[in-house]
Amino acid sequence: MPPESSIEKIDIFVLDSVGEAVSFPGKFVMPAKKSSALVAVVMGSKSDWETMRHAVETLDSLGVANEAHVLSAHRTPEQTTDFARKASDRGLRVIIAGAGGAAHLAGVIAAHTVLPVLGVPIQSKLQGLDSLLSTAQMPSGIPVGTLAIGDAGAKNAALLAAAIIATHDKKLRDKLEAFRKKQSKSVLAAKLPK
Ligand code: RP5
Repeated sequence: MPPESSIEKIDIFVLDSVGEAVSFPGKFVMPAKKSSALVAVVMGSKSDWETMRHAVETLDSLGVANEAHVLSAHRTPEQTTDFARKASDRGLRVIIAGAGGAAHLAGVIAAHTVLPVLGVPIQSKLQGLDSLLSTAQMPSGIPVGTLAIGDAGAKNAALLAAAIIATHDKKLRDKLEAFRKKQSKSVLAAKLPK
């Protein structure tokens, strides 16, 4: 256990291994420094999990240590800011943020950290177009790298996060190359009805 002085208490929701949101309001202790995770996957609501689990599963399949949280730019604004401000010192290297509707989660996180932030627009009542524009249309100065709407975006956010980390990690680069080769092979092996 780290000494009491090196841990800080914040309100946070964490997803357990099956995607159930576990609430620790006021009790969850996040070490102010050091996390074994290199990538954080953050989402605005538990309802985003079915999309964002594709990011977590892709990171897991590549062996990239990750953590997942539900944090909302509007429902938990203080905790979201706190998370973003501490992210770099905790050892995180990339943040993936998925949100839907008026989706400002990625932008708010990016405002409080210089870590790369990758935004995933969640499918919404407007087919995700609102989420896409809210995430992508950042004014100049605070970048959010925005991926495609929905599952493809979540998976690609994880692949891009891995590619960013792989610029300084040869083993991970090899894994990404192996993933591409396997993918090409399965496309070429596709059997059509005719
Ligand atoms: C956003 O509002 C979330 O990212 C989610 O996509 C959307 C709807 O949230 P719920 O009402 O399902 O919690 O903040």
